[in-house]
Amino acid sequence: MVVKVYGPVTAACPQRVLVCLLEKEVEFEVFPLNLQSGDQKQPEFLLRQPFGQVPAIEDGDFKLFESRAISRYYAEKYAKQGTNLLGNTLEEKAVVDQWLEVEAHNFNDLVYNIVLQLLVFPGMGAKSNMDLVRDCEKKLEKVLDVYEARLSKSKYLAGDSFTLADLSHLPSIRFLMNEGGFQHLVNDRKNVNSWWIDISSRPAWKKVMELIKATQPQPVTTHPIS
Ligand SMILES: N[C@@H](CCC(=O)N[C@@H](CS)C(=O)NCC(=O)O)C(=O)O
Repeated sequence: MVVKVYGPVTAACPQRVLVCLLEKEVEFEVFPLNLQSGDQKQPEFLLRQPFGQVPAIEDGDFKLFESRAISRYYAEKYAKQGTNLLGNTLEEKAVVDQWLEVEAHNFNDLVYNIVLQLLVFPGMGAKSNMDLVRDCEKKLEKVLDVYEARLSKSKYLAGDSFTLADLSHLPSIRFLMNEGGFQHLVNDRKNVNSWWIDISSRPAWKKVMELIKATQPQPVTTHPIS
């Protein structure tokens, strides 16, 4: 069954789902909504995602929204296929969950506010609140100091193997590195920097980068990496 992913590949939250599907070697098809025109707020899409945001997926009769819930679903559904993103024991899985919570609440909330101020509001003709951007940046420094200490003890956030916890950071760190001008947050921390180089070099993430470059207005069909 080919998974239908609704949302443009250029948006961070769909990227989280796409990189997970690629790691799990699951075939998918992207339906790129136009967020600028408000496709995500149309009644038809609100049936898929009642908050009017992307991504949402359709897998046969099954529909789901929220990028982290979708990623976890595929990590579980295809536990024995592709990369093991969850760990093996109950404790390993709990540590993955712990760092996923950190990503969603301590890390991503700050990046999301920066994205709103620097990309979304100016795109709508509104002024950026640079005080808020600087405040988020300062808070991110502290969060990444915790990551630096953690990554001095283990190669990846949840232990010695790459998991959903690492994967979930890829879209936001890409923004900090490429579009946001916040490279110093990563580059100034030896362990965080090595971790970023490692996780962003994975074939699945490189494939997402290719999809972003090849963005087209029509649906794009893709196949899992071999
Ligand atoms: N927690 C949601 C957040 C979804 C979200 O913020 N999506 C953004 C793109 S990354 C979006 O749809 N923005 C357009 C809008 O909010 O209208 C998830 O992870 O799926």
